[in-house]
Amino acid sequence: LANGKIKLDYGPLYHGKRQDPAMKKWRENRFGQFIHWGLYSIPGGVWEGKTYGYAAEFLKASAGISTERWNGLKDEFNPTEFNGKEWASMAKAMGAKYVCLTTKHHEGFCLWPSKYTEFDIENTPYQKDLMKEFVDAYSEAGIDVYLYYSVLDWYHPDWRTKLKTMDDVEAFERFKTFTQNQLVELLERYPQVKGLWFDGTWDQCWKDNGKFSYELEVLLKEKRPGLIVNSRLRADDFGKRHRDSNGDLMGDFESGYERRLPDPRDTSVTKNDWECCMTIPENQWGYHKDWTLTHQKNTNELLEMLAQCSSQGGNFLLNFGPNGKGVFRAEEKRIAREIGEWMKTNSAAIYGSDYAGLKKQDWGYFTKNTKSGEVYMIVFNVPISYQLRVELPKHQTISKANMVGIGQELQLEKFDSNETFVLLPPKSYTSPFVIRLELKANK
Ligand code: JFZ
Repeated sequence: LANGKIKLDYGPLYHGKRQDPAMKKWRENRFGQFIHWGLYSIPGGVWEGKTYGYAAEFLKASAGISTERWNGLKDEFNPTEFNGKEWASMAKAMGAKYVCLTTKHHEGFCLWPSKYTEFDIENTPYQKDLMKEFVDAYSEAGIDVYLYYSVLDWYHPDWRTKLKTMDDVEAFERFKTFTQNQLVELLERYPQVKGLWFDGTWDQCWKDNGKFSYELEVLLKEKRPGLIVNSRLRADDFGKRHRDSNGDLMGDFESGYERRLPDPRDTSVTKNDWECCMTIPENQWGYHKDWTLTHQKNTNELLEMLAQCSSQGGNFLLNFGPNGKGVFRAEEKRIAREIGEWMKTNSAAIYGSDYAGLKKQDWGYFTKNTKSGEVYMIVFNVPISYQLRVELPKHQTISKANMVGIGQELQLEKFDSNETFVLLPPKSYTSPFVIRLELKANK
């Protein structure tokens, strides 16, 4: 093509950031709750007395459990303690503006009663459609609902990782139909759903089917105008995933930031919408009985990730893994409560905030509210001198700095054409805080 790019039949549906109301809402939300819940939540990383340190949702593979025995967990799935309203109120108190629930993870078990499989909630002792209770409760609490869906499926007989024979190709055609049917079913059953979060699309079978993933995105968006889809759905004509062969993003936001963040000084990430999904322990998405096996992130660490995401125009999706009964562990409840307490005072610097166009500095992160235009400093590192060195572009100066929450005005000391010290009251700072700046143009 004239712009030096190669022509693709199955590239992105559009280029640049979506600016429709649904996508603007996604962006304003900034903070979401991820929930991994399935049969793997019953054994919680322990099988026949032995603890497996690898991700609990992969226990079937790590412990070499036969498909038959694993599938038997279906007859034990009975989350009698699940209460949609309680879950939603915990998420709301934490400050989550959206939630993403695993409807079907790699094991293939479906949390909703699906017409297209027997391996679902309807055929457990629980029987009831807990997804309906979930979607209704979160929606009523004003939290946007997104659904995670793993294409990769360890249960379905037609799933193939590679298509080597004609039989494989035929089986995979049936699998594609099954996938499409289930996704349409989800949208029809749960009309409040705002988007789909795809996973398990890394195998060759999917890379060979760029046309299908393209058409699937078109179809689902026709069914649900405004639908938001992550970049993990798509492969292009040449099997390139997330980004096409020209380096352009496919899907509505980049979802490759898995348990990692971009370099905080990298401004190129602000060109697309993106989301970082994060676990509290090292690598556990589903419930694991023993969290002492790895480092557990603390609230301040997680808040810093949330702040960094907002400062670079991304969302932060924090994972929770309730157990087989439908109960969140004590550590998760505590962290949710602590984040919520911080958000009560400081969320103005998070919700509706974006990249401020200012240089990343040592004390923390700048954000800018896109509606009010307010500029915030989210401070994580307090110097021993209690002097925050703030550098602005040549044409700007800080005219006022206020501590958000207390409202206290901070002393300023300008010492250079574009650098100012914001002077902090000397005391011990044990959690991050936010400073609202008023800026003026230099004469
Ligand atoms: C996948 C799943 O396998 C995992 O269980 C969890 O659901 C997570 C959210 O997604 O894991 C991945 C997917 C992509 C990468 C790494 C782990 N990646 O791109 O580096």
